[in-house]
Amino acid sequence: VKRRYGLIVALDVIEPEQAISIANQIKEYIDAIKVSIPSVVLPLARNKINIISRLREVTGLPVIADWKVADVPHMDSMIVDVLGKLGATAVIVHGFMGEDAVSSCVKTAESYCMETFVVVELSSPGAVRVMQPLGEELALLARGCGASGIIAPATRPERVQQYRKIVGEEMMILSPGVGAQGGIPGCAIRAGADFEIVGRSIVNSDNPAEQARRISLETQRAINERTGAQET
Ligand code: OMP
Repeated sequence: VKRRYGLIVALDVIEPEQAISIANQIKEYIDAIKVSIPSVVLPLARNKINIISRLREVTGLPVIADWKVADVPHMDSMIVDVLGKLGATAVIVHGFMGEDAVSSCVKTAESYCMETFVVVELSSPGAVRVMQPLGEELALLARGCGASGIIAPATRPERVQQYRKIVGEEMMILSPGVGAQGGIPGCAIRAGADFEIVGRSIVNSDNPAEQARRISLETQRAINERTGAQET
């Protein structure tokens, strides 16, 4: 996943025609599209439409399959293998299953030239008590397993800042929770993320293209500020 705008859309819509229409309206403002289980499974079951490959074809953008894989290693590998066969560019997996499970995801993903992103701390409030205390260890684990990056909460930019220190500059940080969950566009990137992930505030807006354009301007501004600050 290459960065130009710093923006990834979470295309969480179930109707494939709607997904494709929105993707076409916003593709010039985003770097990648993220899809999750509902928006992939239903079109496949109902209309035999593989929305992952379809979105890649119509937009030319990378498509990240957000399955939040969290099983024992051989099952994780089987799930990632299916996502590879469906044509995903990258997969999102959990980190809390441990090294064996995350490594099996990374290995299978690599056999399809897919990238693996590991969730270290969810953006929702409930993550503070249970996940947050483990997050730094999970970030180290993700690094040790050779993942391309981690998922860290835009709703808590100070946590993104901390995770950046742990994973260094080599790994990517993707940060969801902007917009509908309260994160402010640009804040996670200023704190050290590479990309912000935005779903409902673009997808459910009356004018997805305009909304994507506006948010993309904010993420680009944050990227410029950060690269400027690093140079000085
Ligand atoms: P909105 O809240 O509508 O912007 O959607 C956020 C998207 O990011 C959804 O697709 C979530 O599944 C995803 N997400 C989170 O919201 N929080 C996380 O901690 C991790 C993810 C993710 O892995 O993408």
